Amino acid sequence: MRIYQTFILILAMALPAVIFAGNHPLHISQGMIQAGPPNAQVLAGYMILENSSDKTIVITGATSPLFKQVEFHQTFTEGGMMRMRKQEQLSIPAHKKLILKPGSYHMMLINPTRSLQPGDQVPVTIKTSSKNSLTITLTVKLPDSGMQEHHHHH
Ligand SMILES: [Cu+2]
Repeated sequence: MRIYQTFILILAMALPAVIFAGNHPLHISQGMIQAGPPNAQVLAGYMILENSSDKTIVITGATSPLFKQVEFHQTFTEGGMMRMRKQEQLSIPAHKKLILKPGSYHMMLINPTRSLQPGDQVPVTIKTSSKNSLTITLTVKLPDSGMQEHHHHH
């Protein structure tokens, strides 16, 4: 009987830990992948990354089973030309947000394994330096159905 009671106690103590594990310090909202022309080899992903913890979160990369490669880029203007630069990592300070949006930081999804249509769901795993990865699902959307804020100059 004593052993049984101990077991119940351990179970009760373990439960909050399980709930906490699902509560990732990185919160991702308004995520989407912008639909491209048929057979586009590169698509852009946008989202809001929010760090709810007291420590800087460093994102070290991302993967998706539907793309050969996923990178983070920053768009910048050089000599009147829009260019993008690959970011090896993205840092989000404690309690701050990083907005991935057109004309700024964005996710670049390269070489899809199949053609993607608006409405398709794409799992993306975001890796952090704490080895605490987070998998999200991004929906492919037409450019005008995405974030409220638009910065299209094409
Ligand atoms: Cu890019």
